[in-house]
Amino acid sequence: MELARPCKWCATTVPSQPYKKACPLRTDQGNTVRLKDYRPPAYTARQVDLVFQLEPEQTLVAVKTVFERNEGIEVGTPLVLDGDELELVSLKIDGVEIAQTEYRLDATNLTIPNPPAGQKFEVQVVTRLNPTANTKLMGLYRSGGNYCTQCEAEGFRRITFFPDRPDVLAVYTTRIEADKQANPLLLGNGNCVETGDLPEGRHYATWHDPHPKPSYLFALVAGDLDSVWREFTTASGRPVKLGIHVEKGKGNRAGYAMDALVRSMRWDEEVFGREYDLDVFNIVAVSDFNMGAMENKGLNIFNDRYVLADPETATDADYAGIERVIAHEYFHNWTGNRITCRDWFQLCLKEGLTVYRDQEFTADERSRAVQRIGDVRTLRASQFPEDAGPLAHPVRPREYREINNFYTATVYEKGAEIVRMLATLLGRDGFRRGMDLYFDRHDGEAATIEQFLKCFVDATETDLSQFSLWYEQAGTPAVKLTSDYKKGKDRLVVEIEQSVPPTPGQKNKKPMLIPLRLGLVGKDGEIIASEISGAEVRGDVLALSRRKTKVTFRGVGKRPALSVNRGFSAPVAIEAKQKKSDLALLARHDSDPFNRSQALQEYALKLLVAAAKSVSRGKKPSTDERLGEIMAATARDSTLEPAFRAQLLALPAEAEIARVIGKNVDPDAIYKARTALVREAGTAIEHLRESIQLELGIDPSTGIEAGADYSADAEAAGKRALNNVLITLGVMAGSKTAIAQSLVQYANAANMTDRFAALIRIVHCHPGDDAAEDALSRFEEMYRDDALVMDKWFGVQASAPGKGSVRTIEKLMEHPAFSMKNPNRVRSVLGQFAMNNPTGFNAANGKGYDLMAARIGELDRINPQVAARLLTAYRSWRALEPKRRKLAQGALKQLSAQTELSRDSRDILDRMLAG
Ligand code: B3K
Ligand code: ZN
Repeated sequence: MELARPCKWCATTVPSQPYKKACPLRTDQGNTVRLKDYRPPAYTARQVDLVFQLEPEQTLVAVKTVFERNEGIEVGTPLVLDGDELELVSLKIDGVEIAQTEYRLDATNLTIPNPPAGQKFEVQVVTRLNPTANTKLMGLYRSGGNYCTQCEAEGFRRITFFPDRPDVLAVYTTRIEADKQANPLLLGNGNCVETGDLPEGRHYATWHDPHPKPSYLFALVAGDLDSVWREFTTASGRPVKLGIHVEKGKGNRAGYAMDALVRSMRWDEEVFGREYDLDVFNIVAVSDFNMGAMENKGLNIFNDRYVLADPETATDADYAGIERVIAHEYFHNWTGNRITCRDWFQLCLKEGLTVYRDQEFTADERSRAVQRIGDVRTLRASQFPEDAGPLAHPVRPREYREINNFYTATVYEKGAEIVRMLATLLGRDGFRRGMDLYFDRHDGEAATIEQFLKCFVDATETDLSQFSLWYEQAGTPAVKLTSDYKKGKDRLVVEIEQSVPPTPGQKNKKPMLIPLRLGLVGKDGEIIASEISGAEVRGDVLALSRRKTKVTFRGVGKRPALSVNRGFSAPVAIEAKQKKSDLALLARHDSDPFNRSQALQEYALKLLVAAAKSVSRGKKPSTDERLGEIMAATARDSTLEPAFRAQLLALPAEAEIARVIGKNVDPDAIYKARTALVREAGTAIEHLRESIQLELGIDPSTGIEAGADYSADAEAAGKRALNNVLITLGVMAGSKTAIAQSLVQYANAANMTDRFAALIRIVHCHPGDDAAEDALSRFEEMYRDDALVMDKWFGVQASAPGKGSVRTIEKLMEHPAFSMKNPNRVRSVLGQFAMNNPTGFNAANGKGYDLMAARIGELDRINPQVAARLLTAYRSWRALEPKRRKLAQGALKQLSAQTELSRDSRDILDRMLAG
């Protein structure tokens, strides 16, 4: 039977199965994997011995694996190994070469239909790889001439045939052989047990990792790198050698990363009682990397942007990023490596938990309030839109076609919020008892979310069945509050209603357990209610478990302003319809620093949403002096730490305004409305700029710190942040002195933080004018040989708003330093444009959408993972106004018609266009 219509992918008719599965021209025919289909493996690999003979284009990998048939599995059950783009050289079982008739090889598996009947047997596989040609950067590849690997999620199958799933835990021994001169450094997982020379200028090193691990944590590195070493002694007295290895000549930029590593190791001992467990811990920085970093056991591999820093080339934000990512990967040693995930559906078990741990580390090392404000900003900017669009999925997804597409803000950021809620509900001690039990009970295992939660249930005797819905139900819960103050009765009644919006594949949702921290604020400060009734109070939060809850606060002498979701106690969207006067009061006096900043944001958002809607209708936005007054009062309040003040003065981003508007979004109107409000706010505080700069130790004639050495610490960074926010507001307000200060600051900056802040200002506030052109060419001249700094140069142009954006991107892609093969460069141009340039990407003529779709199509052939990630920039296309919506959809459909798309991009496109 033939299909009545031609396949939309190849235009020919194909056999009876639905065309999506059957079309022979589609390369993306990955099946859907479902959580409900999980079965334990038939055979477990217990011991893996690998020998790598590294050659740039012809690497041989010989792997000997001892397999064990698992209990309850019948003799004769086929052994199915995963493989991806591998050349099989030889295959032996128990030392005997097996004939081609005794195994089956297809595009994804090597199957041995009849393995030996004994409980244990040995499989030896030799494969040949070409690391130089590996542009997907998964498996073994080369970066800057060095060899490195990336195996999570499914990269080990690009090295050898193996049961490449996280619940197969084995002890690995790796021998690496390579040319000695080109690769003096040979690193593997675990401890180095042997090294030596070989004939023909080659040498070897053997690494043994005693901790059983899944294949996704395998790693090796070989190359010529600069190494920085330090000794660390664990709390119990075990000496550990720490090594950071970076591109030749850049060893002096690894100091901050090393310092962050030592602080992370100490913190995990003190706060979670977790010690390091090998004799050596290595970190290698490479310049071609698909994401931030990877937690391979004992051998973390990093994108070099999260390792290299010195004051001349890295900004304060870069330093903070290094600290966070170093801590995150190190913390995985326990949450991820010692206890791993049973299957990829449980990804948040390691990622959400580890993000929570790195957030807590930064909060302890820096400022808790500032950290929380930043983390929630990230959540709202990246996770809330995901939850509201076609790519929404539960924190623990139920199915996937391509697991690499599920390393999302939902799994990471919302996953971390769930752990935080657990800590809030159980209290500090209860949470720690649960974590201790988790480490104790599941060390060396591949665990599930159920097992994780059960530890808290057992440790604290709390019922978490309703709480567990946070892992199952996608969508951001909305919490609506209506309050009624009964004067004379001194009583405040608050009605709270929760609802979870429908999301793809999930129409009807159950009510969640929401920990809501509430405060009552009066003109004279906090108001304490003498009694609270109507909802369960756990610790300092209301535990809302029903769709509707009516809470009564008694003994409330005056009508208070309601401070809702303090500290962002739950990842929900609050609808409280607060009066502007209440928000103004909270912005000045809320004792909860997070909600204080939140109130100012809400206040500004109210104005911005109204203004953007007016602009869309061709009207002038109205003005509001009070915002400027609040901002001025905040800016000059020297009792507040500068970093906090800087956060408060940063008005909501265009994407945040778009998210709140929610439908018929017009990015140009948002841009205009925001620019007008920033100008107004800038004008209101311009008179304070110089006096605040003096308070911060900044010389107002230059805009830079007078005579001080650069320090990367949070306090110094906070001062620079506040100074730069003030100059930007001044420039936006058109102040001649601020503009002059900005230019002087750019020319004389003593560090990259100030220089780059000034460059952004010059390029974004006056794109195309002489000062911008001049600043950009001076910058390029100074840093043309430094890839990480050049990423900034590309990025600042790609994110510059304005009509010429599409042309700018085309020009940047013609630059000799642009390469589709380097993910950082791709992100600095295409990523910045699509994710950080709303008016450019959403240009009314649709050219931004077309350009991105075409370029993603090209990139997909080189690096599908990065291509699929860029595609998510379209995730809110349905919220656009009708004209743009149609144009964006057209661009997506055109890309979708490309027959040779990867499974990664196809998965995102299909989900985005569905429905
Ligand atoms: N676990 C890695 C991410 C792997 C991504 C695979 N596509 C980094 C991290 O979260 O620590
Ligand atoms: Zn992680």
